[in-house]
Amino acid sequence: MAPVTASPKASLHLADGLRSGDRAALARAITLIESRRADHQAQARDLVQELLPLTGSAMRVGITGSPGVGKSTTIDALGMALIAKGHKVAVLAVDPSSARTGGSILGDKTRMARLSAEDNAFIRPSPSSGTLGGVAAKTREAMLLCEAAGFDVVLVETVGIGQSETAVCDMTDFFLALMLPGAGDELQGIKKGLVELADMIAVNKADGDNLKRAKAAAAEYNAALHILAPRSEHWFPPVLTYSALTGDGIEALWEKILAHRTAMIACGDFETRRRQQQVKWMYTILEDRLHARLRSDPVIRAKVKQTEAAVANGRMTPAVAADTITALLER
Ligand SMILES: Nc1nc2c(ncn2[C@@H]2O[C@H](COP(=O)(O)OP(=O)(O)OP(=O)(O)O)[C@@H](O)[C@H]2O)c(=O)[nH]1
Ligand SMILES: [Mg+2]
Repeated sequence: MAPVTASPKASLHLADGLRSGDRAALARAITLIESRRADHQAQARDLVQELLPLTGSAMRVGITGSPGVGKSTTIDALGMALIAKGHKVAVLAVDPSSARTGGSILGDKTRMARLSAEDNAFIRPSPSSGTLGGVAAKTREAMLLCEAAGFDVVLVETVGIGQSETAVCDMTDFFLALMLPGAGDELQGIKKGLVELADMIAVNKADGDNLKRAKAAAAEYNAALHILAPRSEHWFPPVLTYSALTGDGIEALWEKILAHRTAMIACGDFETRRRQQQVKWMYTILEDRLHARLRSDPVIRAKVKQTEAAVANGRMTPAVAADTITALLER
């Protein structure tokens, strides 16, 4: 990858390259966003601000599912179908653990072999370091840059560890949960929170011997959804079966995503969800900044350590400690 340039003039070029849909410029701009250098961060902020008017019109779709459920295969199949329709597809990921695992989506490129060879596709691994909030914030900004570069569908993948599902749900218009055609034990493991976030549940691998089990699992998920309160009164999450391998049912997935968008725009929930996401994002950034200050200022850091020790050995209540630390930030 080309090095990130630090001069303001270079970042102007970057903006021009991005506007013209140049994928190399897009990749460099995302690297700028991910850089920890203060000057890069300042440039990245300006760049995103400058390109903001070109953002917001893409379809933002989050995709989650356990390891091996077929996320990459699905994205490959769906992405190819979308490109055939004339879309430009960007694939991003939120995987805060990727610092440890080395970035799963990169290895995944082999599972997205067709898509990664397409000019109208852009695949980028998860930012690999930082808190979930930090990783998610960078992915969000990367998403804006993809939109400015003309990608009109952005697929954001997460393997769904910890809170990453909420983070991806908070940056997308549609949240798709992929499931395996397991029997009862799979369903036992169904995370209530996840089902509450999902705009659709899709049981993958509905092919060959799995077909019957997939249908049975879908029926059970459907029943489970009916006992939970739907997220929007204007949308009841459908449960579908499909096969990423054969492509059977991929088209139906997309049709539901479109139907959801139409329904959400019509009732106003689309705008509401986007507005709430913006505000929540602001608070996420704010929290991250506050945490960063606690860590970066040596005086504060030392004092926080002392306070933490006092709480740990019971000399100070957590509430008094929190007051003490807040007071440090107000200096
Ligand atoms: N039979 C069948 N196998 C599938 C299907 N989709 C994916 N697989 C297989 O399931 C395995 C995992 O697929 P991936 O697409 O890598 O799954 P993933 O969710 O991206 O996995 P991680 O990136 O490890 O979280 C691969 O061997 C795929 O070939 C399908 O529709 N039917
Ligand atoms: Mg994968």
